Amino acid sequence: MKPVFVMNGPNLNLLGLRQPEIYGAETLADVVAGLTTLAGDLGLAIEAMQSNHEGEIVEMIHRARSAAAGIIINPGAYSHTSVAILDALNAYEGPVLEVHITNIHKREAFRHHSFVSARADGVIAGFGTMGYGLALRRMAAVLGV
Ligand code: CA2
Repeated sequence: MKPVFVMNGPNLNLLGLRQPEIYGAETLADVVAGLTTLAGDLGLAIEAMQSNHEGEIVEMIHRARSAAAGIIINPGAYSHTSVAILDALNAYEGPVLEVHITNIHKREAFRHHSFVSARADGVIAGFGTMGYGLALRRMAAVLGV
């Protein structure tokens, strides 16, 4: 089976390095290592990527059209602004799960709306970095593995 793409948007490369009181102590490398192990246990593979650039994320999603069994995406701040990422996801045919480390509905009003949620098959918010693993378990179920 093709890998599940795990995409992270802007500033998530700083995970574990700044603001641990908001985003937790795990680094992005820690999260990816945990997901890689979990994917093996579930009979899946992942390909992890991160970008601080909107157009690069759009291009990752275009590549997913032929290369990914599903997409788990934390679009970061682009969740709240990017019609381009929503349009790219709308051109992707597989399952899409959206993850937010924090509960965006408990934060500032400008974080309450996510453009990506209009395409996502499921959304996890506020479970900390555990949310990525929960999304991967759900992805395994959706893909029937
Ligand atoms: O809760 C989430 O996962 C967010 O997608 C994170 C975004 C934020 O703009 C969204 O509203 C909610 C911000 C990611 C910034 O990540 C950092 C991690 C550590 C230190 C600084 C930033």
